[in-house]
Amino acid sequence: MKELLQSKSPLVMGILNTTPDSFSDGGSYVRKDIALRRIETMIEEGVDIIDVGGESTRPGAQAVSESEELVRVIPMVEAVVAAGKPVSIDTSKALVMQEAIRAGASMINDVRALQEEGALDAVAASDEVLICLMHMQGQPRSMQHNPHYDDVVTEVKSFLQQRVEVCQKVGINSDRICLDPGFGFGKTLQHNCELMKHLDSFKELNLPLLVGVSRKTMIGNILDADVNNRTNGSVVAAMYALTKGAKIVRVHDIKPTVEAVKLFCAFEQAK
Ligand code: 7PJ
Repeated sequence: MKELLQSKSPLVMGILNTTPDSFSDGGSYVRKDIALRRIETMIEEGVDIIDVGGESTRPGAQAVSESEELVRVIPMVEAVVAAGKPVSIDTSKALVMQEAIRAGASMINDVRALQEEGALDAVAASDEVLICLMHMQGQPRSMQHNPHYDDVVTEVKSFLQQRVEVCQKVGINSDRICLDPGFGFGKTLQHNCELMKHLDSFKELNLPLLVGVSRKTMIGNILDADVNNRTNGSVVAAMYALTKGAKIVRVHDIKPTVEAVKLFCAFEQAK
């Protein structure tokens, strides 16, 4: 699965939320049959990897128990694996990571960058699974109360670099790691815009970048659009991220994003 991160063209990561309180799906993918259909549709629309999440990390969200999260996500991981697509698991919990790896997950996507107890060991125990390390200031419940940075770009980069070093110390090779500035996670609109503008400077970390801005508040704020009217903005923001060097875009709207990526590739491949 390491080839996935070495892919020359950008990858579209499709979001499959299994949380009843998830803001942009309004809980509609909680029912298993609906979630399974959603997986099929995403694959038909050309998704490269499906990100299964069972814990809502939207601002103000409540924590989810380990057993509840397992019940939500493991059947979905199994379904994506059975359909032959790479699957990532959006979790911070070591046990969920272990069970997802056992079920065939290709990537662990951890918004807490493997800082929870046991998480680092869970990933280190596999010599295959990929890991996305994301930056977040604070915790989901309170992270948007008063985010503060002296220099957001430098601080986010230095946090990610430290987490890469921690991973390497426990034997997680850097060819398994991708990095994510964590748009909207303890960041004001200005912080998010500054990170986006200077995304190209993350090149110095020498690892693939994953960007998740799909339907987020930052897009709603710029466009004055509610969550059901953020598709165009999300696609444009994803494209901007690609021109700044992002390798993976994490999105809800697969078809328009896949189309945009095709155009991006056609232009980039011209001589
Ligand atoms: C992100 C994520 C993100 C990564 C969520 C939402 C909130 N994982 N999980 N990056 N966001 N790697 O989708 O709006 O930006 S949950």
